[in-house]
Order: sequence, then C-alpha cells, then structure tokens
Amino acid sequence: MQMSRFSAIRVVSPYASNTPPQRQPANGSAAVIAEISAGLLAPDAHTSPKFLYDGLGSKLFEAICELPEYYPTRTEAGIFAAHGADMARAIGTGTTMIDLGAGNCAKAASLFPLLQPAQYVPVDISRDFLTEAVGRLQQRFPHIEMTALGLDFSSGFELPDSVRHSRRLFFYPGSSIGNFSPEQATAFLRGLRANAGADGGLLIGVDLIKDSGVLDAAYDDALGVTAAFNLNMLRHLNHLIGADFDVGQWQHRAFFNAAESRIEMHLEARSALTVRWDDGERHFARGERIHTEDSYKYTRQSFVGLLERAGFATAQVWTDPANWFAVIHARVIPD
Ligand code: AVI
Repeated sequence: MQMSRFSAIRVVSPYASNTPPQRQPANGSAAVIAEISAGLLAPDAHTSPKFLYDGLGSKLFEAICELPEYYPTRTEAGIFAAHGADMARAIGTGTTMIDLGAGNCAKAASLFPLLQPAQYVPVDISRDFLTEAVGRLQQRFPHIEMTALGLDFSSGFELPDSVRHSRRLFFYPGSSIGNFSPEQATAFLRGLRANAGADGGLLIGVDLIKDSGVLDAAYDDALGVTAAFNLNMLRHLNHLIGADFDVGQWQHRAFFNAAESRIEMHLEARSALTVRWDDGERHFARGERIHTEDSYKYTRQSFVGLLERAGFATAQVWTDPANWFAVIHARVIPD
C-alpha cells in the first residue's frame, strides 16, 4: 500500500516555535532555583514578580511606562509636577532621602530643586545601573551628598552607618507597594518604620481602585508590550533554572480581581505540555496557568488604615483630578 504523501507532516501547535529551546545549565543560585521550583510545583503554580526583571524585562517595563494605557507613571508624574512645592512645604528641606527601587533616579531628581535633601540614598538591586545613574546625578547636584546602595530591599534591610540618621524620608513611588499583598506590605512598611527613626517619614505612591476597564487595559495593552513583559519571564526562568519553557506555547492573561482588589497576571498554557528543568518537571493541561504577579489597588481610606497598622500617621494626601493615583506623606508614630 502506498503511503500518503502527507504522512510525514508533523502537526504542531501554530504557536510553538519550530525549534523548542534546548535546556541550558541553570544560572541561578541554589536558593533561587529552590524558590522557583517550589512555585512551579505548587498545586496553583506561581512565581515571584521579581523574576519579571532581567535586562530585557527592565527595558520592557520602561516601555510599559510610555504606553497610553498604563496611566500610573504619567499620573504620578502629574501629581509631583502639580503639588511638588506643597510636598516640599509639608516635608521640609534637608532630609535624608532614601529612594527605594531608584532605577535611573529620575523621579527623585525631579523633586531635588524643591525638596533639597541633605543626603540622597538611592537603593536598587541593579548596582551597576545605579552607580552610573548616581555618577551623572552627582554632577548635576554637587551640593547633595549621595550614597548609592546596591541591594534587594524587598525582604528587609539594614542601612549602613554612612546613611545619616536624622530626618530620614523613605521615597517609594510608582505604586510598587501594590506588588506586595496587604499583609506583606504592612510588614514591609513596619520594617521601614523601624529604620526611619522617631523623626522619620515616608513619601509613597499608591494606585487607587478605578473602573475595571481602565485597569484591565493598563495591564493588557493593544501593542502587547505587557504581554511581552510577562512572557519574557519564561526566558528568564529558562536561564535561572535551566528549564525548557517554549514562549510560543504560552499566552498572557491579566484581569482585575475585584474581590481581592488586585490586578492578576498569569501565563496560560495554549496546549497540554510538559516543562522540564534540572531538578524537576511539571505537566500543564491546556488552559492551566502560572500566576506571575499581583498589583493591589487601594482606596485612600484602606491605604491610610494599612499605614496606621504599620506605625505611620498620614500627614497629607495628593491626588490627580480623576482620583486615579495618590501620593501620600506619612510620619512615624513614635512609640
Ligand atoms: C512595578 N509595578 C508597580 C508595576 C505594576 O503596575 O504593578 C509592574 C507592572 N506589571 C505589569 N505592568 C506593570
């Protein structure tokens, strides 16, 4: 019997790449590999959002901040532009300004002419990027003492003695606090309070609850930049744990979960597949997801309550005309 001339054609998912990635040796530390493996093997597979940020992930996040749908960055910048002078009056000059997740230091630098801190302490996990940015900034503001700290502050930190003790102001813009759960956020802010001293304070950006259509679009933009940002995590995981995730077999899902008051980002398997890595493997059914990020949204009142539980009294709140975003100045409640 003659074989059909089509019998040699392999049927593959239209999304899978022709050459699925070959597994490379794992590059992450033992602790990182253990953390990622445990999350992938959990009944509800999940990963920490910190793995969204490799070199490309950081660039994709910068691109997200330029998107028309991603309102937080420009809304917060608008609040600083409109109310910076008022903030400076409330906070006063001469603080020790500790910038958490400083990146290119641009947000803090935009406030220097008004806040005039005595010392600027940018903190960021990406030490090289930070050192370069601070070098440039020091030339523009030679009178401000600058002490860059390259560390991961998300799981708590001790400030070195080179950081002045008086009038510490933690600067935490961008609504990054939303990437912690409310319980984690309270614990994190308690840690800041412990480091702030009795005369310390906090200037923090918080994203507010709004129409779910606006929220959904901000995390699932028309150009697919947020999808690329989310999917890029799989390439990063391949690098860290030596896995063979095939990006083409996954799709981005993001939606507002009103009951939990958070945007959830997931990666969803387009078809049944198995992922293998050095110490394990997992089968994913079609439609099964990996939960990659939460971004909590607050009301003004709910965040003020969270600050109080962490030992901060809210001094002043500034918002944009649509009430989409808040910048809050809070002071340490002394013991
Ligand atoms: C860094 N963080 C505040 C962003 C957010 O909005 O939660 C990360 C992000 N995820 C998707 N888009 C932006």
